[in-house]
Amino acid sequence: MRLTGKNSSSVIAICAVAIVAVIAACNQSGGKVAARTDSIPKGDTIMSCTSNLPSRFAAATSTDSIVANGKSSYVGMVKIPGGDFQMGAADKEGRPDEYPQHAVHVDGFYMDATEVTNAQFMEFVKATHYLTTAERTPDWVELQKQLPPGTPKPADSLLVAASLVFTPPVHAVALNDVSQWWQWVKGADWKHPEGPGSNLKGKENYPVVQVSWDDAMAYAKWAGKRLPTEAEWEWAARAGLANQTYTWGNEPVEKGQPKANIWQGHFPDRNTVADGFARVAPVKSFAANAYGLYDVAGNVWEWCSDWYRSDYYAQVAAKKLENPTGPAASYDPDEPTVPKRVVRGGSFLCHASYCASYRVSARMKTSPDTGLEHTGFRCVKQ
Ligand SMILES: [Ca+2]
Repeated sequence: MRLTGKNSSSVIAICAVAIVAVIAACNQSGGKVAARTDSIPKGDTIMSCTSNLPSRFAAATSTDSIVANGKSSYVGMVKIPGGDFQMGAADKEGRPDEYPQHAVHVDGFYMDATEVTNAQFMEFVKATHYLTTAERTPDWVELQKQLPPGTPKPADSLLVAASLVFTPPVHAVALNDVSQWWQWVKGADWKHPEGPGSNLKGKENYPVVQVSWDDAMAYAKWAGKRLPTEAEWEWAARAGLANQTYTWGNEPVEKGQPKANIWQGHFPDRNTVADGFARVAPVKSFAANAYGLYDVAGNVWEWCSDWYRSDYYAQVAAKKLENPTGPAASYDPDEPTVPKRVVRGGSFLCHASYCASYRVSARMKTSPDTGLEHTGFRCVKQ
């Protein structure tokens, strides 16, 4: 069934207020771009692989019509024990939203060993005829109802079924302008992750990308699973290693054998592909963490169920949290009008000079109706 904003109970297509052309997205301090080569000094807030993206307009989506397939199983999942840990950055490498560390208890659960693959997502789509956010043409009449009065109608060229594709420049660019490497591409969707000329041939075992949070929720509902909370995600990614910087410990990401699919060279114009992959890699291309989870660092960002708040850790630091599910509402000071969900793990675009979000405590945020070439998900189940 095709759903529109009229019958959607899901998050509204608030992206439409995120009309962004050129923005100081990567530096909250405004204007000054600090290039990094090795570490991220606390307070230096080069950030966003995902916020303040080029203008994007998405149709609303709902999971109301999705019914669980009744075949939910633990195949492909690994058991994550319950336990207590210090959530957040243990060192000085984190961005401000990763502090302070705070005590969290998480009950045990099962987690997909890999990011959900194209083959798995295809099975879901075949069973449900679900149309992802990127495949829906936004309806301006419906979209307008969700926007502040007087919001001008965007150009017809933007009100199309589309998604965001990584389009690297051929020369160095300022890192505070994500529109230099993200383009809103008509016809880009999960089956055409790099745009209409691309396809999934031979990519059955790659993580599905160009899926919104709404799409991930729909898949999870059908599969009889759910998205992990942010706390579950970090606990599982740490795999029993307390206060370490990475899922594998403290050894720098570039030392020894490639540990994850990240960006090597000069971001975003020159990728040496030292890890073997210029864009998304097949799942299980790199060693698993101690719990048997693959690609919890790099490859593609993974949606979590929580709303994002930049000050959430500061708000809860004095409490002992039991199975936290995140704040009641979103707040991103970079784009205060745009609700966002948490994404974790970093992607093939993460580089030490830019976001370094292959660090296990790194947090990022994305509007729930946004699909990106570097964002996918994995599910959990009790
Ligand atoms: Ca790579």
